[in-house]
Amino acid sequence: FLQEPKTVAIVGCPFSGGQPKPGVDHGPIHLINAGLAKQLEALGWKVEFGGHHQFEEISAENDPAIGKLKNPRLVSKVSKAVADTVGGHVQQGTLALTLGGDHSLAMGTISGTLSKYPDAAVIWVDAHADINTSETTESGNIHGMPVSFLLGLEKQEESSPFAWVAPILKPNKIVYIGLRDVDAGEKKILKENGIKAFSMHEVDKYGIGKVVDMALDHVNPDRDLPIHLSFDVDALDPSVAPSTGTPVRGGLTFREGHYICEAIYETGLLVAVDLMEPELIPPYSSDTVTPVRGLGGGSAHNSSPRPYLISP
Ligand code: B3U
Ligand code: MN
Ligand code: MN
Repeated sequence: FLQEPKTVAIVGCPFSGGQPKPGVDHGPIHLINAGLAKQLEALGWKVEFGGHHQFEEISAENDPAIGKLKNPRLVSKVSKAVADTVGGHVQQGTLALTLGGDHSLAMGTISGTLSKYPDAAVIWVDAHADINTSETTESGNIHGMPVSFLLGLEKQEESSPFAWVAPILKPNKIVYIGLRDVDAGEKKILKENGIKAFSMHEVDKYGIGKVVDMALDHVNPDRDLPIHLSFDVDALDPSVAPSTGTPVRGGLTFREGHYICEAIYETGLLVAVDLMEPELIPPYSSDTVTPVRGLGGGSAHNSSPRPYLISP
């Protein structure tokens, strides 16, 4: 599905409006400043990166909760912009690599992939299922809900900010790896919709090689459908990836995380990757970081490195 020469377009999304903590809106800036583009070039990729996305802010007063959902208009608008960008790259046969930002963005990235390939397979690597609905969510944080929008688990009124999301993902076209912190309401949804999940228990039981094979057999039995990999860094054990908003112990090892990506790439079917929820690496100084609700600030992000403390 990718064109030669193999080209990756980095979609930097410094956005945190799908959850309350600042930090995740600096993740992509750090990844780029740490040399991600050069590393990809060293692996033989042509890299397109024109700066991080600049999102229009919607102020908190203009974005009151709808039911339990927090920042609904902002999250919707940002995801829609990301859907169009990712859709454009996938359309051209360029690997779309989205750097989050919080996981609400996957509503956009996966919508982008599905706009070109409605039957694409989604592999969702995460400690969490992110499949709450506006009924089941306890937090109201939309980063815990994108999968339910993509599946269309709730009917969206025309007036809903999320009416643009085409609810075309089929329950048998998504598979989870790494789950270990799933809400009771989410467990019910997974069960009722027959959604396949390989939790850490299965990773322990079968080993990561077998789990990835089984996951692919489930969503892509003939190995002929394009694959969208949505990777939440909190799937990794906190000893590997401490810098994320909601770390959960008992996660994937460094190698298991890499193996998943390698094995999926080896299929030759990968069209889009999300790397979501990376944060500042603590400790960081609050003097050098301005917490913002939505986007991580102005155009300074695009070029010059900023004075964050990157590591102890
Ligand atoms: N399931 C909880 C917690 C959560 C989901 N995703 C993250 N945390 N990162 C919720 O808020 O929906
Ligand atoms: Mn997630
Ligand atoms: Mn998560």
